[in-house]
Amino acid sequence: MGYIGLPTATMFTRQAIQVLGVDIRQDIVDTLNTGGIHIHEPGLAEAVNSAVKSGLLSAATQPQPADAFIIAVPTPFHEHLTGEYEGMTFKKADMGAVTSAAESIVPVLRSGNLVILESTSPPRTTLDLLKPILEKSGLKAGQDFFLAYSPERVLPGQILKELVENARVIGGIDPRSSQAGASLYASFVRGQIHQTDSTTAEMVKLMENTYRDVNIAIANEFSRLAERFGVDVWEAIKLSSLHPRVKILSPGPGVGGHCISVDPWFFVESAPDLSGLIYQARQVNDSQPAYAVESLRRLLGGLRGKRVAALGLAYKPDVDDLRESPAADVARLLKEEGALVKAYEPFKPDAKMDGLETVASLEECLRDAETLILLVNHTAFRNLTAGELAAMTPARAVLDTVNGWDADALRAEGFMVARLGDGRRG
Ligand code: SAJ
Repeated sequence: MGYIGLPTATMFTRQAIQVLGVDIRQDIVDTLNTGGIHIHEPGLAEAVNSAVKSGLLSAATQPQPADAFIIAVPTPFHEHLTGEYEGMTFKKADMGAVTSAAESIVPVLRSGNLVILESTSPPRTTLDLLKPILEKSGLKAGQDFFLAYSPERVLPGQILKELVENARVIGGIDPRSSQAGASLYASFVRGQIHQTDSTTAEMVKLMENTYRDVNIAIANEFSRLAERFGVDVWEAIKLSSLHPRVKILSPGPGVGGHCISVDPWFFVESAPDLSGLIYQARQVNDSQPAYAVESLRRLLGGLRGKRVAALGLAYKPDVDDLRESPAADVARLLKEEGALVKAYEPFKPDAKMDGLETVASLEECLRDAETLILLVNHTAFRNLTAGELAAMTPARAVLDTVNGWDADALRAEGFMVARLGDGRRG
């Protein structure tokens, strides 16, 4: 009953389909059964409340017999497991939640049922992990029950809309399983539903996010090359992207979130001998926070004792999600290097983060700073003019890691300005 399972459950209830929402946490089950929710997503509170009131949604800690089972559980990195291959050290996925969810279905699985996995997983998980567990029931996948994988690609903040409107890929272990899955989702999905096999569907999800990660990595590497050659990467990207077949993404302080920075590892752990490029892209993006810190060190001639205002802690612009955030990594690294960091996140002014001093307002963040580092390209930050900034702070040095501000306007106000990827002033 997390960010995917709970919204999906409410979608079925809108079609008058009875849903039992299963979660291992009793407190979540209790909250849901009183019509409340435990996560934040626009529109979800109302959707859950009316689903529970209508009697179509209830929650429990164990599954019961049903026509269809959807598994939407986390597949995070394993805390202790890492792999090694020819000098590459990589993280491994913790598939424990998928395993135990599947095991909990075994006693209630009946002939004619459909089981769908939605959790992002290494290629072949449906065939090699899920199928053998479910077959402990004595039933045979493809013969006695249907089994499929369907990746979820909704954007947090727009989940209820995207669940309905996005195209969906459904991959069965055989064509009848794909068809059964497609029929189930057709109850509420208005986007196109594409049928394929289960491993293709697993790869589709991983390929989308890996493609984006590798493309951000090349943008980050270009930012380093541009600095070496005395070029402004932002201008070079703009000019390169005039080519009809080139669209370069934006460099920045790194890649965060739970998807783009995680999913490429599923390929690496599954086939490290074939994933050198993907691995290397992860290395570039993961080292970008340290690169931003070095840029600030160069600008200031040292970091120890410098009073730094860190602007933004979210993992990307205009969201309030602070988990896996490169901006927070930069702020922490600066502190480790002896800088006196105050961080401010406009989408979560009351944010508390381990080992970081966070403040509740922009004014407080800027008031006694010597240096500003712009870490997230929030609209609210971008809209600040050089004059407004100059009036709010005694600081006269800026490192802009996201190309959010007009450097010339800041210079005209007396700021010493560096932009990540701009080698013209280095
Ligand atoms: N970023 C850059 N430069 C860019 C674009 C992004 O540095 O040009 C950074 C962001 O600041 C952020 C990270 O990359 O730290 C990821 O942000 P994002 O907007 O690329 O992606 P997510 O993680 O919010 O959502 C992605 C989406 N996938 C794709 O765009 C292929 C979304 O559609 C998926 O549903 C989601 O992953 C997911 O759940 O897999």
